[in-house]
Amino acid sequence: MNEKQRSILLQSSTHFPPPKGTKLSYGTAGFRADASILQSTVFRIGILAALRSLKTGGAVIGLMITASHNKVSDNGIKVADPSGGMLTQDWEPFADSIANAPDPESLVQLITEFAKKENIPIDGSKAAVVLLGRDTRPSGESLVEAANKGICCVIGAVAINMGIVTTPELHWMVRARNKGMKASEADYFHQLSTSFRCLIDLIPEKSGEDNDAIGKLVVDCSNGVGGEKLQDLTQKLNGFLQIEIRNSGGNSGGILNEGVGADFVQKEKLSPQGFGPSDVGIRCASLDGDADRFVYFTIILNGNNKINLIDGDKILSLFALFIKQQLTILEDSKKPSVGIVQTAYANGASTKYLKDLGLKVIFTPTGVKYLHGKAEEYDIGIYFEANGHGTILFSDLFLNCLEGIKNESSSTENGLEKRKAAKRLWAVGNVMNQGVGDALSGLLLVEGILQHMGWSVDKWNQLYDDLPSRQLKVKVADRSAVITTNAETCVEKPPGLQEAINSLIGKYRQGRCFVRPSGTEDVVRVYSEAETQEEADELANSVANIVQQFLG
Ligand code: G16
Repeated sequence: MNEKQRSILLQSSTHFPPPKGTKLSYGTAGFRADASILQSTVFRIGILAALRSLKTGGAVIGLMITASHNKVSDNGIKVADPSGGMLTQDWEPFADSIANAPDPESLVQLITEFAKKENIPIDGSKAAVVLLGRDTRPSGESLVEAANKGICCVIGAVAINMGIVTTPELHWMVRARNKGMKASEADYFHQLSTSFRCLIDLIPEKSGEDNDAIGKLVVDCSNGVGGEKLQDLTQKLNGFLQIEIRNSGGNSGGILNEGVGADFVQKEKLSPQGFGPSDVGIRCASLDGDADRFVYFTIILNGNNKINLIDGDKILSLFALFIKQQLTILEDSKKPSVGIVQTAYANGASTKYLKDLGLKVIFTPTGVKYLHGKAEEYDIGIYFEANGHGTILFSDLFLNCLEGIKNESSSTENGLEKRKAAKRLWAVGNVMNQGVGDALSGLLLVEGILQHMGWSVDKWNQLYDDLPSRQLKVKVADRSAVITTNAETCVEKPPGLQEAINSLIGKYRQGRCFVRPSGTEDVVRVYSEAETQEEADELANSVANIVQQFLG
């Protein structure tokens, strides 16, 4: 690093001292904390993003200011790599160390050593580009400014502020720019709406008796960024889908993620604010705060806010079924490899359903960064967390194969059907975000498939019956004291905790339970399944008590 660069870094970082007495760590999806202590972290990750761009030959990197499902006073940072996926895990330790460097001198030393080790040309000779985006949190604007200052500390680096966007939109823009495609918000909406339209145009004429899929969809937007964006997208759909938006944030009065949003709906299994008895019989969905996850639900008649939850596992199952059907039509000589990726939170009934379909199911720890990496190993990788975070990835090889079939000229009935199936799959690859889970694109695919099948939301929900389950959060003194193994299904530390959990599980029919430290909130999460809801609740509560006893 030359003297000029060193002095710019030293000088700028004096304006962003790290918070005293707080150790920040790169969690499940980047850094997350109370917004008031994040200025320094965001500034430093701005530097990291510029370095990542330099390291990847000037490719565009994304930096999103969001704390997604967390409360409105929190904020955070997610980093998008050139592919549109999450920051490579190899760089997480560097992110951790610079976030916690105590003073400008040690920060610059860490950067110098890392740049040397990674061979990063941090001498002003090369250009770097970082796209900045943020969700609707009030703290976002000043944090974007801090990120901008960090990026601009690296000579040759420029920041382009995309303003308020959804997280997946920013990831999409990063990927598109790096592929030399048009990458504005209008281009994003165009890709989603035209691929949806393509799916609708390819619906077979006679497709079932149940036409409820045509009715309106009501979407809870968590009072977050998804409200405005879904509104814009709906306009591009030219009436092909009727969407009513609620909890859209802005001037509508509600608070981000408070009693609303996909995380609330999925964890509490209750309807979000603004939904009630008059919505019985209607297909409803809920997005999270930065619109990278979604779940569906229906309101139970006289159910006291209780809902029928149609979670990420059932979304995954619907997608897997549709793709399998299209592959059957293709009867391809070169069969693509298909991998389904889930986490320990996946309801046992969903895994059984997918395996019964003849599909290969693989488990990873929680976090899209793990699921995405695994899904990339297949020609068709479908991954979803139960909380509604996921997407479908197609390999270039498979896309080429589809391209070939789409262009075949056979006019036999079989040939025509094959071409249609290839076009449907092509549309799936275009509507689904190839970088990260995307609630808006996921909604469109669900709606397209329901219309294709002629299914109502209830028929979809009947694909299988969920095993009763419960999720709880436990506040402990130090969540990092819990160390897990085996895709988070087994506690390694503290010693004795897993044995205690096992003896509780043994008391319940079809009992299953695990605990893991959250990587986005300061809690330990408990998940349980059992034969009845009462038993699942009891198991989760007794394990939560044990966790308290072990961790205080
Ligand atoms: C993030 C991750 C998800 C993860 C969720 C909860 O979602 O992207 O993969 O499931 O956090 O993680 P944890 O259980 O570790 O708190 P989001 O939507 O909050 O960014």
